[in-house]
Amino acid sequence: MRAGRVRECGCRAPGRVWTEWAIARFFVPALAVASSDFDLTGTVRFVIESPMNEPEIQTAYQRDGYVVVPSILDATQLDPIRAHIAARVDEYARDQYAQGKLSSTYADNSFTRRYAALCHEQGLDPRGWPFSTSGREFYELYNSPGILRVLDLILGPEVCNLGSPALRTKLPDSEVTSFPWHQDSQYVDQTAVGKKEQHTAHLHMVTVWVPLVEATVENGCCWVIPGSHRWGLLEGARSADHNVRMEEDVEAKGTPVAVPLEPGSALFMSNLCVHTSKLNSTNDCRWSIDFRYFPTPGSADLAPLQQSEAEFVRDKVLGGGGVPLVVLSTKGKPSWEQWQRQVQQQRASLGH
Ligand SMILES: O=C(O)CCC(=O)C(=O)O
Repeated sequence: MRAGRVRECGCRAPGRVWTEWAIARFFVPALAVASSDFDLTGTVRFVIESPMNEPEIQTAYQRDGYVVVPSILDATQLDPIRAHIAARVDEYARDQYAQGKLSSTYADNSFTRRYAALCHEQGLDPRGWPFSTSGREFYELYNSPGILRVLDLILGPEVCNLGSPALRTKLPDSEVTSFPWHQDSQYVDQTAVGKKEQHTAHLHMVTVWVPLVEATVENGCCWVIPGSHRWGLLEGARSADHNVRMEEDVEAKGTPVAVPLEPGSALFMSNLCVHTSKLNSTNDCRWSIDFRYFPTPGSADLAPLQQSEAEFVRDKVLGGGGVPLVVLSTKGKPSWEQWQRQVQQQRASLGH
């Protein structure tokens, strides 16, 4: 599939790859969802355009443990996420201004500058986005056709999203929004400071990192070490600031590569790919969003160890009041409304 060529494709159904796929039935046994959610019927049609073809994507990912796929999303897919951010920032600014806690709402500032200006005036340096990351726009992003197509290539036909993203504010000169070298499995596996836990060393998960503004070396784009996914899950533990710190000098072991990205492109990384993001030395926020996928527990092609590791990830999400979102399945997948019902049921079962 080459630049300028648009093709139709769909989830992989037996014997029919990248074609229209009729959903016959919606069944997610591993996630224990009510049977009334299972009668969705319909048709999925993917239409995407990318300068990379399928073998190029697969080869690069297998060789390096990551792949950058340009032009995988268009503005119509990212605008709703930007609008969500802008609306929350606007609400916050108006509220704080009304309470006399800000001298201005900074309403005439740009998307990249406004939140940085508010935080600067209030002396705030939040580690994460403090507002919501739920809404149909996030469901749509997890299900965007180009992303699903790449996931099918590198992760297979039965895939779940973890159900919540990391929305990165990456504020100017902020140490707490810089991430030391790590593997994403370390963040999934480790819960307590100083405790070295390994639960997903054999499971293949994929992080999709999507810039909402241009990500540059200056504003703290990601850096990766090509081939580091073959090093296995490395030793490391969370420090007091909750960031994982690894014991090995990974920069001596491999050659770091910066991954500047334009909005519309996406970085796909293995859970074992060693990566970092450094200080943002500009005056603006480096907005980005990253979200993770793993093989659906119960999938026939998982080895026993991978099966139990996939169950660990699912149970962690369920224990936190979320529900992994089935995004690829030969049996069908939930609508936004069905997924929301699953989440409400799960929260109710935990007494939330
Ligand atoms: O976005 C960043 O600054 C860091 C992202 C990261 O390290 C990750 O997604 O694992």
